[in-house]
Amino acid sequence: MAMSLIEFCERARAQIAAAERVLLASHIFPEADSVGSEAALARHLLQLGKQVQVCNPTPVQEIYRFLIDLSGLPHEAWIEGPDQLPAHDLVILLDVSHWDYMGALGKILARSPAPKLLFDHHHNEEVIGDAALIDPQASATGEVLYRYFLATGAEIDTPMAASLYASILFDTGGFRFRNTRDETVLIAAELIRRGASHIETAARLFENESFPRVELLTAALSRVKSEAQGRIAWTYLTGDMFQRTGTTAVDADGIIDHLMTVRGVDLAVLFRELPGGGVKVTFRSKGTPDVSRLAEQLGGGGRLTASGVTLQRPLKETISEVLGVARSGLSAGDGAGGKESDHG
Ligand SMILES: [Mn+2]
Repeated sequence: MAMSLIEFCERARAQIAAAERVLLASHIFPEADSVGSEAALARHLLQLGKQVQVCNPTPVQEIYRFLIDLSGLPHEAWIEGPDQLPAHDLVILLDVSHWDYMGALGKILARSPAPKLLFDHHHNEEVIGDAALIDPQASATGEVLYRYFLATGAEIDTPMAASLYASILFDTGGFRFRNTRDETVLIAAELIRRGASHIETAARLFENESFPRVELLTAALSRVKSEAQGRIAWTYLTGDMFQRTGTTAVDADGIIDHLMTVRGVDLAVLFRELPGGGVKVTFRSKGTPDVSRLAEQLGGGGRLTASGVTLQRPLKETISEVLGVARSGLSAGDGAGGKESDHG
Protein backbone atom coordinates (compact mmCIF):
# COMPACT_ATOMS: atom_id res chain seq x y z
CA MET A 1 0.00 0.00 0.00
CA ALA A 2 1.07 3.59 -0.62
CA MET A 3 1.45 5.79 2.48
CA SER A 4 2.69 9.16 3.71
CA LEU A 5 6.41 9.92 3.87
CA ILE A 6 6.53 9.81 7.70
CA GLU A 7 4.47 6.63 7.95
CA PHE A 8 6.57 4.95 5.28
CA CYS A 9 9.90 6.06 6.76
CA GLU A 10 9.00 4.65 10.17
CA ARG A 11 7.96 1.34 8.68
CA ALA A 12 10.89 1.10 6.28
CA ARG A 13 13.48 1.96 8.92
CA ALA A 14 12.11 -0.69 11.26
CA GLN A 15 12.07 -3.33 8.53
CA ILE A 16 15.58 -2.46 7.40
CA ALA A 17 16.80 -2.51 11.01
CA ALA A 18 15.32 -5.99 11.48
CA ALA A 19 16.83 -7.41 8.27
CA GLU A 20 20.33 -8.77 7.79
CA ARG A 21 20.25 -9.66 4.11
CA VAL A 22 18.52 -7.22 1.78
CA LEU A 23 17.69 -7.90 -1.85
CA LEU A 24 17.17 -4.94 -4.22
CA ALA A 25 15.40 -5.36 -7.54
CA SER A 26 14.05 -3.32 -10.44
CA HIS A 27 12.34 -3.69 -13.82
CA ILE A 28 13.42 -5.38 -17.07
CA PHE A 29 16.03 -3.44 -19.08
CA PRO A 30 17.11 -1.45 -16.02
CA GLU A 31 18.30 2.06 -16.94
CA ALA A 32 19.98 4.95 -15.15
CA ASP A 33 17.04 5.65 -12.82
CA SER A 34 16.65 2.06 -11.68
CA VAL A 35 20.37 1.27 -11.48
CA GLY A 36 21.22 4.67 -9.95
CA SER A 37 18.55 4.17 -7.28
CA GLU A 38 19.78 0.65 -6.60
CA ALA A 39 23.35 1.90 -6.28
CA ALA A 40 22.46 4.72 -3.87
CA LEU A 41 20.27 2.48 -1.72
CA ALA A 42 22.84 -0.34 -1.72
CA ARG A 43 25.43 2.11 -0.42
CA HIS A 44 23.06 3.37 2.28
CA LEU A 45 22.38 -0.22 3.39
CA LEU A 46 26.11 -0.98 3.46
CA GLN A 47 26.55 2.05 5.75
CA LEU A 48 23.99 0.39 8.04
CA GLY A 49 26.00 -2.84 8.04
CA LYS A 50 23.59 -4.89 5.91
CA GLN A 51 24.44 -7.62 3.46
CA VAL A 52 23.15 -6.43 0.10
CA GLN A 53 22.54 -8.03 -3.27
CA VAL A 54 20.95 -6.55 -6.35
CA CYS A 55 18.92 -8.74 -8.65
CA ASN A 56 17.56 -7.45 -11.96
CA PRO A 57 15.51 -9.38 -14.54
CA THR A 58 17.88 -8.46 -17.41
CA PRO A 59 21.54 -7.37 -17.46
CA VAL A 60 22.64 -3.82 -16.72
CA GLN A 61 23.78 -2.32 -20.03
CA GLU A 62 27.39 -1.27 -20.43
CA ILE A 63 26.69 2.49 -20.32
CA TYR A 64 25.04 2.19 -16.88
CA ARG A 65 27.71 0.01 -15.32
CA PHE A 66 29.57 3.01 -13.82
CA LEU A 67 26.67 3.12 -11.36
CA ILE A 68 27.53 -0.39 -10.16
CA ASP A 69 30.99 0.94 -9.22
CA LEU A 70 29.35 3.75 -7.22
CA SER A 71 27.31 1.26 -5.17
CA GLY A 72 30.32 0.06 -3.19
CA LEU A 73 29.19 -3.53 -3.79
CA PRO A 74 31.41 -6.02 -5.61
CA HIS A 75 30.20 -6.78 -9.14
CA GLU A 76 29.33 -10.35 -8.05
CA ALA A 77 26.66 -8.90 -5.75
CA TRP A 78 24.82 -7.62 -8.86
CA ILE A 79 23.08 -10.64 -10.30
CA GLU A 80 20.71 -11.21 -13.19
CA GLY A 81 17.49 -13.09 -12.55
CA PRO A 82 15.49 -15.13 -12.74
CA ASP A 83 16.88 -18.58 -11.97
CA GLN A 84 17.28 -18.42 -8.21
CA LEU A 85 17.04 -15.81 -5.51
CA PRO A 86 19.89 -15.45 -3.02
CA ALA A 87 18.94 -15.87 0.65
CA HIS A 88 17.29 -12.69 1.92
CA ASP A 89 14.98 -11.40 4.63
CA LEU A 90 13.84 -8.16 3.01
CA VAL A 91 13.07 -7.20 -0.60
CA ILE A 92 13.21 -3.58 -1.77
CA LEU A 93 11.79 -2.78 -5.21
CA LEU A 94 12.86 0.34 -7.06
CA ASP A 95 11.30 2.16 -10.03
CA VAL A 96 8.72 -0.60 -10.50
CA SER A 97 5.27 -1.20 -9.01
CA HIS A 98 4.18 -4.23 -11.03
CA TRP A 99 5.40 -7.82 -11.01
CA ASP A 100 4.55 -7.98 -14.73
CA TYR A 101 7.27 -5.47 -15.51
CA MET A 102 9.87 -7.73 -13.91
CA GLY A 103 9.51 -10.71 -16.26
CA ALA A 104 10.14 -14.14 -14.76
CA LEU A 105 11.93 -12.55 -11.79
CA GLY A 106 8.64 -10.93 -10.77
CA LYS A 107 6.97 -14.32 -10.47
CA ILE A 108 9.76 -15.62 -8.25
CA LEU A 109 9.92 -12.47 -6.09
CA ALA A 110 6.14 -12.43 -5.65
CA ARG A 111 6.42 -15.83 -3.96
CA SER A 112 9.16 -14.72 -1.54
CA PRO A 113 7.82 -14.71 2.05
CA ALA A 114 10.12 -11.77 2.94
CA PRO A 115 8.54 -8.34 3.55
CA LYS A 116 8.67 -6.00 0.58
CA LEU A 117 9.26 -2.25 0.43
CA LEU A 118 8.86 -0.17 -2.69
CA PHE A 119 10.14 3.21 -3.94
CA ASP A 120 8.64 4.45 -7.19
CA HIS A 121 7.32 7.39 -9.20
CA HIS A 122 4.93 5.61 -11.55
CA HIS A 123 1.21 5.98 -11.12
CA ASN A 124 -0.47 2.64 -10.50
CA GLU A 125 -3.95 1.60 -9.43
CA GLU A 126 -2.67 -1.42 -7.57
CA VAL A 127 0.60 -1.44 -5.70
CA ILE A 128 2.65 -4.49 -4.80
CA GLY A 129 4.61 -4.74 -1.55
CA ASP A 130 3.81 -4.21 2.13
CA ALA A 131 4.80 -0.56 2.26
CA ALA A 132 5.34 1.80 -0.65
CA LEU A 133 6.63 5.32 -1.12
CA ILE A 134 5.28 6.47 -4.46
CA ASP A 135 5.23 10.00 -5.79
CA PRO A 136 3.88 10.24 -9.33
CA GLN A 137 4.95 13.92 -9.35
CA ALA A 138 8.58 13.00 -8.75
CA SER A 139 10.77 13.08 -11.84
CA ALA A 140 12.62 9.90 -10.92
CA THR A 141 12.82 7.18 -8.30
CA GLY A 142 16.13 8.83 -7.37
CA GLU A 143 14.16 11.90 -6.28
CA VAL A 144 11.84 9.76 -4.10
CA LEU A 145 14.84 8.02 -2.56
CA TYR A 146 16.58 11.35 -1.88
CA ARG A 147 13.57 12.45 0.16
CA TYR A 148 13.67 9.19 2.11
CA PHE A 149 17.37 9.67 2.89
CA LEU A 150 16.73 13.24 4.01
CA ALA A 151 13.75 12.28 6.17
CA THR A 152 15.63 9.47 7.89
CA GLY A 153 18.83 11.45 8.44
CA ALA A 154 20.89 9.13 6.24
CA GLU A 155 24.37 10.24 5.25
CA ILE A 156 24.37 11.03 1.51
CA ASP A 157 28.01 10.66 0.52
CA THR A 158 29.49 11.64 -2.85
CA PRO A 159 28.93 8.29 -4.65
CA MET A 160 25.31 8.25 -3.43
CA ALA A 161 24.83 11.83 -4.64
CA ALA A 162 26.35 10.90 -8.02
CA SER A 163 24.03 7.87 -8.34
CA LEU A 164 20.91 9.89 -7.50
CA TYR A 165 22.00 12.67 -9.84
CA ALA A 166 22.29 10.14 -12.69
CA SER A 167 18.76 8.88 -11.89
CA ILE A 168 17.28 12.35 -12.10
CA LEU A 169 19.33 13.57 -15.06
CA PHE A 170 18.35 10.48 -17.06
CA ASP A 171 14.64 10.42 -16.25
CA THR A 172 14.28 14.13 -17.03
CA GLY A 173 16.22 13.78 -20.30
CA GLY A 174 18.76 16.28 -19.00
CA PHE A 175 16.07 18.48 -17.36
CA ARG A 176 14.23 18.72 -20.67
CA PHE A 177 11.12 16.56 -20.12
CA ARG A 178 7.89 17.85 -18.58
CA ASN A 179 8.52 16.02 -15.29
CA THR A 180 11.19 18.61 -14.41
CA ARG A 181 9.87 20.76 -11.54
CA ASP A 182 11.38 23.37 -9.22
CA GLU A 183 11.85 20.63 -6.64
CA THR A 184 13.71 18.47 -9.17
CA VAL A 185 16.22 21.20 -9.93
CA LEU A 186 16.65 22.07 -6.24
CA ILE A 187 17.39 18.43 -5.40
CA ALA A 188 19.80 18.23 -8.34
CA ALA A 189 21.62 21.33 -7.06
CA GLU A 190 21.82 19.78 -3.61
CA LEU A 191 23.31 16.60 -5.10
CA ILE A 192 25.97 18.63 -6.95
CA ARG A 193 26.74 20.35 -3.65
CA ARG A 194 27.26 16.89 -2.18
CA GLY A 195 29.79 16.00 -4.86
CA ALA A 196 27.88 14.78 -7.93
CA SER A 197 29.49 16.00 -11.16
CA HIS A 198 27.07 17.37 -13.75
CA ILE A 199 29.68 17.29 -16.52
CA GLU A 200 30.75 13.73 -15.84
CA THR A 201 27.20 12.39 -15.45
CA ALA A 202 25.93 14.17 -18.57
CA ALA A 203 28.89 12.80 -20.55
CA ARG A 204 28.26 9.24 -19.27
CA LEU A 205 24.57 9.35 -20.11
CA PHE A 206 24.30 11.57 -23.17
CA GLU A 207 27.69 11.54 -24.89
CA ASN A 208 28.25 7.83 -24.77
CA GLU A 209 26.73 6.51 -28.00
CA SER A 210 28.39 3.75 -30.00
CA PHE A 211 28.66 3.84 -33.80
CA PRO A 212 26.32 0.82 -34.12
CA ARG A 213 23.69 2.76 -32.15
CA VAL A 214 24.16 5.78 -34.39
CA GLU A 215 23.67 3.52 -37.43
CA LEU A 216 20.49 2.16 -35.87
CA LEU A 217 19.28 5.72 -35.22
CA THR A 218 20.05 6.58 -38.86
CA ALA A 219 18.00 3.60 -40.03
CA ALA A 220 15.08 4.64 -37.81
CA LEU A 221 15.21 8.34 -38.72
CA SER A 222 15.46 7.66 -42.45
CA ARG A 223 12.07 5.91 -42.22
CA VAL A 224 10.15 8.45 -40.15
CA LYS A 225 6.60 9.00 -41.34
CA SER A 226 3.94 11.44 -40.21
CA GLU A 227 0.20 11.06 -39.78
CA ALA A 228 -2.72 13.25 -38.76
CA GLN A 229 -1.33 16.47 -40.31
CA GLY A 230 2.03 15.98 -38.64
CA ARG A 231 0.71 15.40 -35.14
CA ILE A 232 1.89 11.78 -35.14
CA ALA A 233 5.48 10.81 -36.00
CA TRP A 234 6.37 7.13 -36.22
CA THR A 235 9.09 4.82 -37.39
CA TYR A 236 10.09 1.17 -37.18
CA LEU A 237 13.09 -1.12 -36.87
CA THR A 238 13.06 -4.59 -38.39
CA GLY A 239 15.00 -7.60 -37.14
CA ASP A 240 17.13 -7.20 -40.25
CA MET A 241 18.15 -3.65 -39.31
CA PHE A 242 19.20 -4.78 -35.83
CA GLN A 243 21.22 -7.59 -37.37
CA ARG A 244 22.85 -5.37 -39.98
CA THR A 245 23.95 -2.79 -37.38
CA GLY A 246 24.99 -5.39 -34.80
CA THR A 247 22.50 -4.08 -32.24
CA THR A 248 19.54 -5.47 -30.27
CA ALA A 249 16.09 -4.12 -29.43
CA VAL A 250 17.32 -2.45 -26.23
CA ASP A 251 19.77 -0.34 -28.28
CA ALA A 252 16.77 1.44 -29.78
CA ASP A 253 15.90 3.00 -26.40
CA GLY A 254 15.87 6.77 -26.72
CA ILE A 255 15.24 6.83 -30.48
CA ILE A 256 11.61 7.76 -29.91
CA ASP A 257 12.69 10.94 -28.10
CA HIS A 258 14.11 12.22 -31.40
CA LEU A 259 10.62 11.99 -32.94
CA MET A 260 9.25 14.15 -30.13
CA THR A 261 11.65 16.97 -31.05
CA VAL A 262 9.71 17.66 -34.26
CA ARG A 263 7.58 20.81 -34.06
CA GLY A 264 3.86 20.04 -33.94
CA VAL A 265 4.26 16.38 -32.99
CA ASP A 266 1.94 15.42 -30.13
CA LEU A 267 2.43 11.66 -30.32
CA ALA A 268 5.38 9.49 -31.33
CA VAL A 269 5.34 5.75 -31.95
CA LEU A 270 8.28 3.38 -32.37
CA PHE A 271 7.91 -0.22 -33.58
CA ARG A 272 10.68 -2.76 -32.90
CA GLU A 273 10.61 -6.24 -34.36
CA LEU A 274 11.74 -8.64 -31.63
CA PRO A 275 14.01 -11.65 -32.25
CA GLY A 276 11.63 -14.11 -30.56
CA GLY A 277 8.70 -12.87 -32.69
CA GLY A 278 6.32 -10.06 -31.91
CA VAL A 279 6.70 -6.30 -32.01
CA LYS A 280 7.50 -3.94 -29.17
CA VAL A 281 5.48 -0.74 -29.52
CA THR A 282 6.56 2.39 -27.62
CA PHE A 283 4.53 5.60 -27.25
CA ARG A 284 5.49 9.11 -26.19
CA SER A 285 3.31 12.18 -25.91
CA LYS A 286 3.45 15.68 -24.47
CA GLY A 287 0.50 14.90 -22.18
CA THR A 288 -2.32 14.74 -24.73
CA PRO A 289 -3.23 12.08 -25.67
CA ASP A 290 -2.73 10.04 -22.51
CA VAL A 291 -0.54 7.29 -23.93
CA SER A 292 -1.07 5.00 -20.92
CA ARG A 293 -4.68 4.69 -22.22
CA LEU A 294 -3.51 3.90 -25.76
CA ALA A 295 -1.19 1.18 -24.45
CA GLU A 296 -3.92 -0.20 -22.16
CA GLN A 297 -6.31 -0.49 -25.12
CA LEU A 298 -3.71 -2.74 -26.73
CA GLY A 299 -3.00 -4.74 -23.56
CA GLY A 300 0.04 -2.79 -22.32
CA GLY A 301 0.56 0.05 -19.87
CA GLY A 302 2.67 2.98 -18.74
CA ARG A 303 2.28 6.62 -17.85
CA LEU A 304 0.57 9.70 -19.27
CA THR A 305 3.53 10.61 -21.47
CA ALA A 306 5.40 7.28 -21.88
CA SER A 307 3.99 3.81 -22.41
CA GLY A 308 4.35 0.61 -24.38
CA VAL A 309 3.07 -2.81 -25.30
CA THR A 310 4.41 -5.94 -27.00
CA LEU A 311 2.12 -7.46 -29.64
CA GLN A 312 2.49 -10.97 -31.06
CA ARG A 313 1.67 -10.06 -34.65
CA PRO A 314 3.67 -9.40 -37.82
CA LEU A 315 5.18 -5.93 -38.13
CA LYS A 316 2.93 -4.65 -40.95
CA GLU A 317 -0.26 -5.74 -39.21
CA THR A 318 0.91 -4.26 -35.93
CA ILE A 319 1.72 -0.91 -37.54
CA SER A 320 -1.70 -0.50 -39.14
CA GLU A 321 -3.59 -1.59 -36.02
CA VAL A 322 -1.57 0.63 -33.66
CA LEU A 323 -1.75 3.69 -35.93
CA GLY A 324 -5.52 3.25 -36.03
CA VAL A 325 -5.63 3.31 -32.22
CA ALA A 326 -3.20 6.25 -32.18
CA ARG A 327 -5.32 8.33 -34.60
CA SER A 328 -8.51 7.73 -32.64
CA GLY A 329 -6.67 8.45 -29.36
CA LEU A 330 -5.53 11.74 -30.81
CA SER A 331 -9.02 12.85 -31.79
CA ALA A 332 -10.48 11.64 -28.46
CA GLY A 333 -7.83 13.71 -26.65
CA ASP A 334 -8.70 16.90 -28.58
CA GLY A 335 -10.17 19.50 -26.27
CA ALA A 336 -9.31 17.46 -23.19
CA GLY A 337 -6.57 19.95 -22.23
CA GLY A 338 -2.96 19.02 -21.61
CA LYS A 339 -1.92 17.71 -18.20
CA GLU A 340 1.62 17.96 -16.92
CA SER A 341 3.04 14.74 -15.63
CA ASP A 342 6.00 12.43 -15.34
CA HIS A 343 8.13 10.99 -18.04
CA GLY A 344 10.63 8.22 -17.72
MN1 LIG B 1 12.16 6.04 -13.37
